[in-house]
Amino acid sequence: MSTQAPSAVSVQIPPDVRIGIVAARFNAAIVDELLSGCLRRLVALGVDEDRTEVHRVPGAFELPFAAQAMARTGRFSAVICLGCVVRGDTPHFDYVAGEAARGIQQVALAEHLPVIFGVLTTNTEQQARDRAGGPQGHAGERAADAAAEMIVLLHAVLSSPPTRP
Ligand code: INI
Repeated sequence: MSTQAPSAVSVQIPPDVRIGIVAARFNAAIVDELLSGCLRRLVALGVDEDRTEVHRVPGAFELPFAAQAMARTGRFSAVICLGCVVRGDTPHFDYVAGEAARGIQQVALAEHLPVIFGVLTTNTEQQARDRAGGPQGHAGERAADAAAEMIVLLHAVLSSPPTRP
């Protein structure tokens, strides 16, 4: 997979947004770093911690259910999902990583809300560490950037007047 992540675009987040975050407890050291970077970046973007709400789930497989529950409260402008799935010797990886990705996208489309896939899926723990504040960047920070960009995009799309007759 390419490591050419886009640089963050400069966005002005509306002052009233609240952002939900759901983080897996599996691979805790890595996911905790994703969470720290995500919260740090949100603060830098103008979303203070009192406008974020963090919930934990056992593993990445449970992220979509929690994201949907948070989305359905109507309290959040986006939900960020954070997790880390490391390939082992069994097909378990494919089920957990695949269902997490599929479920997160399903929630986003069904709930019409930005739901961000901040889930590392790697062959080794080292690859995950490299992407959680290591030489390959910080997936938690990137998840915050993606949420900000999608919130602003949704506001822009919804506030544009219709042009179709
Ligand atoms: N969950 C993860 O978040 N990462 C993993 O690497 C992982 N592995 O390797 O098994 C994992 N499994 C647990 C899974 O997400 C569920 O919590 C569990 O199956 C209970 O539904």
